[in-house]
Amino acid sequence: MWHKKVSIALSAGSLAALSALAFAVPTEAARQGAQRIKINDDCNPASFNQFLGSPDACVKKNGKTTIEAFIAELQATQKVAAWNFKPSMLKIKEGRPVILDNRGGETHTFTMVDHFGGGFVEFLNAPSGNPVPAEECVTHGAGGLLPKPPSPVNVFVSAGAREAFDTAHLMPGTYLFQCCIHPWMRVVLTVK
Ligand SMILES: [Cu+2]
Repeated sequence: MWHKKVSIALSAGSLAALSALAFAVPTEAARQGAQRIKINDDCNPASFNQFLGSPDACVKKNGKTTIEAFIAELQATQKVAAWNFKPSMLKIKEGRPVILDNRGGETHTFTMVDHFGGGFVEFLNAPSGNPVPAEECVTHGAGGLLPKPPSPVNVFVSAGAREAFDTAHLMPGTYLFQCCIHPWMRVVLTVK
């Protein structure tokens, strides 16, 4: 387990840099007809930050789930229930934004995928039943999996942040989204 620490710490660092590129939250006027998705986790900062080797990988003051409990639940159930998108299914009118509201203590991504798959934090993939990474989530570097850079369909939402996902470019239909860090975090979005 411990050799995984290094790649995760690097991921956490690059995420902090990438989040600076994320989109601005739209004005009040543009929010009319918006839908909101809450992004939740329950990371315990002392435990997660020690494990991940970064002082701000988890910034949730009252987070209760230790890294040991997180891994135990993941291995038992292929997911960690407190890490989720709410709602996980929603409908929105074409052109309205989806406001991504990160209430958790970690960075999460909201990434459009053709098929659900694993993310760029390799040690979370097999235990969650997603051995094959989603190609929209990862690039393959010398050291293993690396995050794909942010884009309008690969939105990085840092802890406490709100970002807008723009549906203006989407035709009516059904679209799949996942977190590229925690692959069991999924959303099915229907554009009307
Ligand atoms: Cu996540």
